[in-house]
Order: sequence, then C-alpha cells, then structure tokens
Amino acid sequence: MNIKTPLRLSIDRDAVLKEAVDRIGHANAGMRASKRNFLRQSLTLGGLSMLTGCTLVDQDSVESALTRISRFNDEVQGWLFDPNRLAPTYPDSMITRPFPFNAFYGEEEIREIDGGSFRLEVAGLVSDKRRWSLAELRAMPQIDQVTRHICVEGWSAIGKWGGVSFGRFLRLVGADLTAKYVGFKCSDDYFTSIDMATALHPQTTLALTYDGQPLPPKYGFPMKLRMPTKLGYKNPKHIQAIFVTNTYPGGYWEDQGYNWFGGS
Ligand SMILES: Nc1nc2c(c(=O)[nH]1)N[C@H]1C(S)=C(S)[C@@H](COP(=O)(O)O)O[C@H]1N2
Ligand SMILES: [Mo]
Repeated sequence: MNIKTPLRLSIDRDAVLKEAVDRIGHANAGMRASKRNFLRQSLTLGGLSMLTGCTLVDQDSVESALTRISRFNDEVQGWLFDPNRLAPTYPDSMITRPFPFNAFYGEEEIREIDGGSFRLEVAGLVSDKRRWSLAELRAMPQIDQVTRHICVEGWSAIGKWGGVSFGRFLRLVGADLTAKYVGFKCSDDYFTSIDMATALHPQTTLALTYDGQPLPPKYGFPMKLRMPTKLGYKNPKHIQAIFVTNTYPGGYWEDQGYNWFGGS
C-alpha cells in the first residue's frame, strides 16, 4: 500500500491553483468543503503570487510559491495547536484487529533490529548525550493509550501503544525545550521531525509496546514515536536517533511536498 508519489507540477494555471487550495485545505483539516470551494473559485494566479511574494513564471517559481504556502500553513497550525487539548481515546474493545502495516516499502522488507545490542542515540541541543538501552527505557514509568492513527493514504485505525512520556524523556536528557524542532532518524532510512510543542504534548509517547506486547518489527521495533495529534507519516517507527535542533530537518515525505506540521 504505497500511493504517495512526489508531487509533480506543471505550470498549468488550473492545476497550480488546485494544488495551492488543496495544500491550504489539507493543512486546515477542519476547513469546510464550501469554504474550500469558495477559495478554489476566488484564488487567482495573481492572488497566489501576492500571497507568497513569488512571481509565477516557471516551474521553479511555482514550486517555491507552493512551498511558501505549505510553510505558512505550518506556522498557522503551530499557532492553532493547543498544547493541552487531548486527542480522543477509545476503549480496548475498539482496537482495529489486525492493525494495518504501512511503510515506504512492503512487508517483506521490514527491518529486524537486535534489541539486546540496540542503543538509542540522543544528539543536538541536549545536555546528556549518553545512549539508552531498551532495558533502561523499560525501567522508566510507562503510560499507554488507545488512539486513532490516521494515514493520508485514506485509512485510519485504532491501536494501543505504551511507553515513556516523550516530554518526560526530553526533560530527563536536558533538552533545550525552547528549541524549535525534534528530529528522528530511523533504521530503515526514514526520517521526520516535529515541533517542540507537540513533542511536549501529554499524549506524545516514546512507544515500546503495541497492545501490551513489545512493539513488533512491523510496527517499528524497538520504538516509535506515537502522537495521536499528528498524521501517520509524522509518527516515526524504528527510531535510531533523536536530535533537538533549531535547523529545519524536514522529513522523508515532507521533503516530497507533504505538509510538515501534519496535524490530525
Ligand atoms: N521508520 C518508518 N516510520 C514510518 C514509516 C516508514 O516507512 N518508516 N511510514 C509512516 C506512515 S506513512 C504510516 S501510515 C505509519 C504506519 O504505521 P503502522 O505500520 O504501525 O501502521 O508509519 C509511519 N512511520
Ligand atoms: Mo501514512
């Protein structure tokens, strides 16, 4: 199941405007269809150009205008994000069985990582850069919750993840909590990054278990970051390294045009 492709744009007026409206719409999931239609009818190439400060003469200028819209949306979503509002939780009876697998490759290529020798790396703007074994993370206080995972490919499913509160972990390693981003490098070459407010959200969990069992390889062993406030692609599996930074780190899908904030 992999229908994501890099966004390719031609300088076809209608296509460019549709893309711009879609990006504004995607980033603001609550936007009503009527409002989206209104925007679609009223946005002109001139308007897009004014909004972004880009002259739309060729493919590159169109790309940078659309990128600006996307980054502008990131800021708006950042302002709108309420650090205390909780995503819905569900009873165990509503867990989707079997829970779907998804990655940028098929199930036959799932990475097998050795838990015994695994050490989580912590880097960037943190005072304590020592590596963490799985046993050490399991010895910390654990939380769990049943939440809905929403994938932009058009499916959602309810699952139960447990592990360490990510805010607690960041404080423990002496992370600079005023930094803008937390980035993730995964052992399957996936990567992504999130805003600090979401990193510190009470439901954001460094997940070590799925449905009460150690996280199976397909769901991201040895750990994934589980954020019920963000879309599926923002939730990195197979985390190898975590870094805190003020330099925009992007992400695997984000660098191909998917909205960086990715709120759900
Ligand atoms: N390391 C890694 N993390 C990843 C991905 C991936 O390909 N590699 N895919 C993302 C996407 S698009 C989705 S929908 C979810 C799928 O998680 P699941 O297999 O637990 O359903 O993982 C996200 N995190
Ligand atoms: Mo996804």
